[in-house]
Order: sequence, then structure tokens, then C-alpha cells
Amino acid sequence: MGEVRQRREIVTELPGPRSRELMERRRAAVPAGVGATMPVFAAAAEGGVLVDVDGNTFIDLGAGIAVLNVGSAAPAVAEAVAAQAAAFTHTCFQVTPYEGYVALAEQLNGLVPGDVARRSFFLNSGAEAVENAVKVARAATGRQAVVAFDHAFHGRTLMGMSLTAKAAPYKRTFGPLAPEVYRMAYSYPYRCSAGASYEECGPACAEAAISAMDRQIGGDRIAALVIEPVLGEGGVVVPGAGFLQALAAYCQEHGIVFVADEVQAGFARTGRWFSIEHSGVVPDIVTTAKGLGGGLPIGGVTGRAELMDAVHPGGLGSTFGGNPVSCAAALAAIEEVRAKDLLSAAGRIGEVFSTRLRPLAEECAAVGDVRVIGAMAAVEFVSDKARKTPDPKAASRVLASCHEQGVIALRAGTFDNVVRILPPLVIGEELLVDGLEIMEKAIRAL
Ligand code: PLZ
Repeated sequence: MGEVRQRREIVTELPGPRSRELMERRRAAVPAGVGATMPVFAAAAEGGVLVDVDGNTFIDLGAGIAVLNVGSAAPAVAEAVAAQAAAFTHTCFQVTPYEGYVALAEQLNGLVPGDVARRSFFLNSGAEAVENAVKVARAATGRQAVVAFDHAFHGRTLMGMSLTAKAAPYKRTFGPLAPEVYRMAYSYPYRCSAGASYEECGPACAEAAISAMDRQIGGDRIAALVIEPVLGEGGVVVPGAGFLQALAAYCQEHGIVFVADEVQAGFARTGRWFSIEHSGVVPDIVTTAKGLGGGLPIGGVTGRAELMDAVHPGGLGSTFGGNPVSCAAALAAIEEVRAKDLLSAAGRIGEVFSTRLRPLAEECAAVGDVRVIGAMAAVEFVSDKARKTPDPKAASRVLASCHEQGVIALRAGTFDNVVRILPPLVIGEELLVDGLEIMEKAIRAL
């Protein structure tokens, strides 16, 4: 590090002239269906900042949607990528294997919690990882039904979007969806669908989900239960205590494959390698992507050896899956997490979040809930605190104000009323506090 100055600096109107020009070209060349959070084009990024093509420096509180946990262009990652790209860029692992893929599988097999034999294989994205976890679970159990949860996001491929809860924008007009997907309530303590208190939401929602699985499907027909241990796109929702444990016990009792989708909350984001670790549950399969590649595209499926080995030879694969350059980047990113102790860094970021953001829930009429788990935080906006009426416009105003002042933050939530904060874990504290102060002021001004 050291090339890009770690401070916020806006030197043009936003978007600047060069970004405006590029936005024009984008509009003519790229379909409107591809979303656009920021109207500025990237030129460089490092640590906790992103520089646009007009020379404006933004504080990055989005990390490219929870990808840049080790920072953008982390030197160790960039070096590993350059060295691998110079040696060979591709062979297709199924055609001619290479060590990096196996080394990465060994790393993940060791990192996933639980003292059991594991296997890993690699794809290109989170959605593909989820698709493949379902394939493995179906092959291993000989069953078809898959259980997913309300507020979940699992990708935009056919099975991914079928498992995803939210219709607009993810599923509307794109049907028919994949069959044999069943949806259960997630424990969302602020909006408990069972009407329970914060403390009781976990057990109450687990009981409701288990009863519905029994009644609607039958435990012996369910291949997999796919769940985010912490909801990401759904609004950084941490389920109530006991929820994941009760579901895992039900899975164990009925031979259901428990799939923890760690694409967003994994890879050190919450202060643990995997967010499921906060619950003590040992998952059968873990899906990874995003942060795993240190900025390069890769998805992983890591599961119990007996499940993974149940798939017939040739049943799993992909042309690019576990590309050698992505594997080299992932190995370097894992090393970075260890060398810089980014697990502790995520915990420290969480403390800053708690100090600065938690008081807002008391002090601001528009803030219904503040949620923090490690370096993953969310502020949920409501127009009526007693009724908890979602207020997406308040979230829009806060985001617009942040973006105008040089802070990148993300929207989330089923009701579009959540502002989500996911900085790179290498962000400096001063930078983080500067970004949060801007957000705080925008929230207080509502
Ligand atoms: N599982 C838990 O969060 C991706 C989506 C961005 P891919 N979340 C960001 C967008 O608008 O499409 C995600 C996730 C969880 C799976 C995925 C899918 O990962 O790498 O985007 O396919």
C-alpha cells in the first residue's frame, strides 16, 4: 500500500465530467437492467478508498458488496495474480490439474468448522456455488425438496433466484422458477413473523419452520436446507439465538443436508472465518465466493467428504471453475487474513460501528433498528417507529447524501429500507470514522 492516499477528497462536482461522459457511453452500450449504485467510474482503489476517473477519492463502505475484505489490489494478491498469470492463465482443472486448486481446497477443508473430513471444489461465482451445493445434496440424499428462507438471497441463476426470496427485482418476469423449492420464515428479531420478542424470536421461528417442513414437505423428502447464517442482501439480519441450532438439529434428525451460504457473511467479514461459527453449528456444506478470491471471481463448495464423494465422476465441473489465477489470488487472500489478523480487525470495526451507530436507534425517529456483527452493519429506517413501517425513501436520502459527499454505502433489505455498511477489513480507523460521521449527519438530518 501507499500509492493511493487514504482520505476522502471530492475535487469535482459529482459525477465529474469524465464520469458523465462514460455514463453516456454506458447508457448506450449496457442494458438498463444492470443496476448502478454510483454514477462515477473507477480508476484505482486501495485499502479503504476508491478513486474515480475525475480524481475524486471515495471512502469505500461497500467493498464491492463484501468482496474486498483484504482491500482492493492488496499487494500480496496482486503479486500472486501477476506471477500466476505469467506462468499460465488457464488449463481447465478437469483437463490438466494444477496445485493451486488443490492447495485452496486443503485450506478451505481446514477452515470450515467441525472436525470431519471435507472436500472442496470450485466454480466462478456465489450463485454457481449454491447451485452446486444443491446438486451435491440431491445426489447424496436421493431427495428433491430444497428449503430456503424468507429474506434470503442466493444468486441470480435459475436455482439461485428460485431460492432467493425477493420477487422484485430478482424474480419478476424471469419465471418459470425451479420446482421443489419451499420457503420458511427466517428469524428476524426486529420483525419477528411469529410475533415473539427479541429473545424469543429464534426458538419461535425455528419451531414455525420445523412445523411447516413437517406439514408441507416431510423431513424425509428434503435434500437440503439452504440458509445464510446472517442475511446479507436481506438487510444484515442476525437470527435470534437458538434459531440455527434448532434447524441444524432437525436436519441431523432427518438426514437433511444443512448448507450454510457464507458467500456474503463469510471470509472473516463477521470476525470469524465463517458467520455460522457464532452459533456453534457444524454445517454439512458451506458455499463461499466474494471475499474468497481477494477481488478475483471464484466460488467454492466445501462439504463433508461422504456427501461430496456421492456424486458420480464427471458430475461436477466447469470450464473456468477454480481458475489458476483466481486460486492464486484466494491463497494470497487467506494468507493476508492471517498475516494482518483481519479477524480481529473485523471485530474492532464492529466496535466502532456499535459506538457510533447504536445510539441512533434511540435518538432518531427514523431509525427502527441498528444491527452490527463484526464488520457488517445495517441501519433500518422506518416512518413510524411503533408500527415499524418501512421507509425506503429515508434510506435513499441517506445514501444520496453519503454518495454526494464521497462515501460509498449500499442499500439492502426486503423493503429497500436498510443502509448496509461493509468496509474492507483493512480500512484505517480515521477513514472509517470520517465515513460514519457523514452517514450519521445524514441520518440525524432526516
Ligand atoms: N449468496 C448470500 O450475498 C451475492 C449480489 C449482487 P454471486 N450477493 C450480492 C447482485 O446484485 O447480484 C450472493 C450472496 C449470497 C449468493 C450470492 C450470489 O453470489 O457471486 O453474485 O453469484
